[in-house]
Amino acid sequence: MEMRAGKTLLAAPLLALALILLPLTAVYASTPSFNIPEAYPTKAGYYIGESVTIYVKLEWSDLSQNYTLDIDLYETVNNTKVLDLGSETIPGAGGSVSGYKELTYSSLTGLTDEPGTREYEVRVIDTGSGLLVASKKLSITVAEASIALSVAWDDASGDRQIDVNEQVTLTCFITWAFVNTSKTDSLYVSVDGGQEQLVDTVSITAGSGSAQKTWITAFDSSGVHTVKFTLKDASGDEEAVKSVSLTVGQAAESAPVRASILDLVKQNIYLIIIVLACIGAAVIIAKYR
Ligand SMILES: [Ca+2]
Repeated sequence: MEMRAGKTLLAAPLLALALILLPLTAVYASTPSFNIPEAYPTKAGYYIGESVTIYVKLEWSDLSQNYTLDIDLYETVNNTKVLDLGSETIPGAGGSVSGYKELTYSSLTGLTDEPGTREYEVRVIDTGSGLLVASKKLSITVAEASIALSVAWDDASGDRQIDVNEQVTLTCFITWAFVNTSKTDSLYVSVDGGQEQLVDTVSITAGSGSAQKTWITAFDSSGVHTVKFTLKDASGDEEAVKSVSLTVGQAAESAPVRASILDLVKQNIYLIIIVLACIGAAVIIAKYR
C-alpha cells in the first residue's frame, strides 16, 4: 500500500511533465515558419526617377497546408505601405514542407523621386490569418547627377617638355554618374582666358558613362599657359569645368644656354690653352726661382 503510494507519487509528476513536454516538442517541430534571409535593391545607387529592382529570398519550413502570402513594401519612417509586390502561393499540404523562392521585383516606380537614402521593409502577410509572418529591412539610395572632367596632355616629342610651337595633344575625359536623362552637351576650350571654342559635342547617356575628346594646339610664347575645358548643356549652363596649367619653353630656354657655354669653350680653346700654359709656366718659374 505504501509502495503503491510511492510509485503513484513518483509517476504523477513524470506524467505531468510528459503531458507538458510532449505537445510542446510536437508543436515546436512542426510550427510552420516563414523567413526572409535576404532583401535588397540590385543597385547601390539610383538616379532620380530610375526604376528599382528588388531581390527577395523567401524561405519557409514545416508547412502542413498551402499558404497564400501577400507581399508588400513599406516605408519604415512613416510606416506606410508604398508598393504592393503581389502575392505568392506556397504549397504546404502533405506535411513538413520546407523550401525557398527567389523573387525579383523589377520596374518598381515611385521610389527614386528625390536624392537620399530611405529605409524600407518587405513585409509578408499570411492572407489566411492576416498575420505578419516575415519581414526584412532594406535601404534605397538615390544620388544626384554628377559630371566631372579630367585632362591629360602629350607633347609631340614625348619628352614632357613643351617647346614653343611644339604640338600638344590635350585629352579631356568626361565621366558621369546618376544622370537621369540622356542629353547632348558641348565641350568648349579656352586658352589664357581667351575666346571659347567648341571642341566637340558629347553624348551624355542616362545613368553612368564616360567619353573622351582630344584637342590639339601649340603655344607661340613661352611661360605658363592655362587651358580651360568647359562642358555646357543645351541651354548653355556650365555642367563641369577643368583647368590645366602648362609650362611652355623651359627646355627651349635652358638648352641654348648649355650649348653657348660649350660653344664658348670651343671657340676659345687656343686662348684657354695659352692661359693654362702661362699659369703652368708661372707656377714652375715660381717654384725654381
Ligand atoms: Ca617636347
